[in-house]
Amino acid sequence: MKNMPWPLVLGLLAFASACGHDDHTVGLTLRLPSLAAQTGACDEANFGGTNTLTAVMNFSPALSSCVGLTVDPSNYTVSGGCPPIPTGVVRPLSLEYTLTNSDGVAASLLAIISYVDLRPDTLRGAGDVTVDLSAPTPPSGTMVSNPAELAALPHDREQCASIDDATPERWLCEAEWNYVYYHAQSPPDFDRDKDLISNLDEACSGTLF
Ligand SMILES: [Ca+2]
Repeated sequence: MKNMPWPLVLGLLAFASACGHDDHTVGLTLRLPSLAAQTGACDEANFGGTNTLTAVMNFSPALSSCVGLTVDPSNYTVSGGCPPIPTGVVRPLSLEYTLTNSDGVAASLLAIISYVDLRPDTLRGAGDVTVDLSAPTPPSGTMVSNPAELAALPHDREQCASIDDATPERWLCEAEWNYVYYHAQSPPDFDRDKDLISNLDEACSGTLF
């Protein structure tokens, strides 16, 4: 599964700005993963051609959405812009990849759930903040690409309450819960034809659409 190297992909996506009198601004740099590296055999050409790969990034709680980001299928560089993100707290974030075919049929491929520490003490003296999502594993991040992984996320915030405050484990739990909460009305469907093979795996093998 891990035969393919993780490319180092940088996407300068967003700026964070402080509330109040301090208009200090920091840049956010995000290191993103290869989609192909998430699965075994993958023909990355299937992410291109007549299909369009896009990404949406959300900073919770529903403060900023970076929509319409374009993903270059040859190197997974995400380009686009985000509105300013208020600083001061640890903010959950999610990055969602969608593949759309020439008929406009869209399929959710992968969601990366993580967080960014924008607390004043963390930002003090810092230049740009880098969020490394290139290989998200708990407690830094979670990847979701099939219905079972989605179902395993906390659906009740109380599930996070027993985890110590101000720890990466707590921040990730809150981020996972945020993701579930904000998708409650329209949960992503990671297996559109319900054959127990994820959209991501099917995209890799060219059977998604
Ligand atoms: Ca399927």
